Amino acid sequence: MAGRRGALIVLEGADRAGKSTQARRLVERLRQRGHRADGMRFPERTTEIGKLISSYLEKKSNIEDHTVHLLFSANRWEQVPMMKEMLRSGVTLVVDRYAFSGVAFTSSKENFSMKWCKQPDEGLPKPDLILFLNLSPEAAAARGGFGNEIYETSDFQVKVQKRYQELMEDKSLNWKLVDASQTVDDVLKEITGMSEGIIEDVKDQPIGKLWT
Ligand code: Z5A
Ligand code: MG
Repeated sequence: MAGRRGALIVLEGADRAGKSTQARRLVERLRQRGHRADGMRFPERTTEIGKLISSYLEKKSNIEDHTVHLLFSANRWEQVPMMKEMLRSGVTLVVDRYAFSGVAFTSSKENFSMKWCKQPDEGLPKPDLILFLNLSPEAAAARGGFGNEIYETSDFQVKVQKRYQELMEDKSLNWKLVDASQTVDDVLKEITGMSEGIIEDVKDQPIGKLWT
């Protein structure tokens, strides 16, 4: 009989909502509680494709908009063999941003449809749970100013939030809205509970395919 698989858990949400903080803490907490868990992030800036993306985000190079969208997607696809192997071996993956960031950001640029933006990511491993860390722009601003990366302006971030709202209307995906204005510990407690529930629910299920 095949062993249990791990769950694919994605963190998405507003700028400075705490995705990276919670992704790290959730992996630690799940391990403490006896689960096998590992973290991943997108963009994964260490690969050759990731280095191109990083240079674009840091405004050190200019990459045409369609092209950079496809690079972000390729940066996910290049990790898929490893992701599937880990999930099948029973490791739960906690992923800091995924295809939803890809679609929300590119489709906020002029002349990009959601349909076009989703297509390159169709068929990626489907998340079992997407934790959307929800934070108002005012609360985000209280956590410090924007950095210097290309998308870090408030006008653009407002558009991105609208796109996330549209993506969350897709009921074929397991979105959970989390109040990210709580303390770090309270957010962690909430998402740990949700994550342990999903780990149990999907352990005998096949890995799904996103947007197919
Ligand atoms: N992008 C794209 O265009 N296409 C794609 O396909 C993908 C991404 C995957 C990557 O940025 C950029 O690429 C991003 C989207 C785009 N552009 N933007 N904007 P990134 O992921 O590297 O961004 P980041 O620098 O990590 O920022 P972030 O993700 O927006 O922040 P965060 O991870 O959500 O927050 P954090 O770093 O955990 O916390 C932010 C601060 O708040 C920090 O000082 C914490 O200590 C504090 N914090 C966290 N939680 C709390 C609570 N609960 N209370 C108080 N303070 C808190
Ligand atoms: Mg982050």
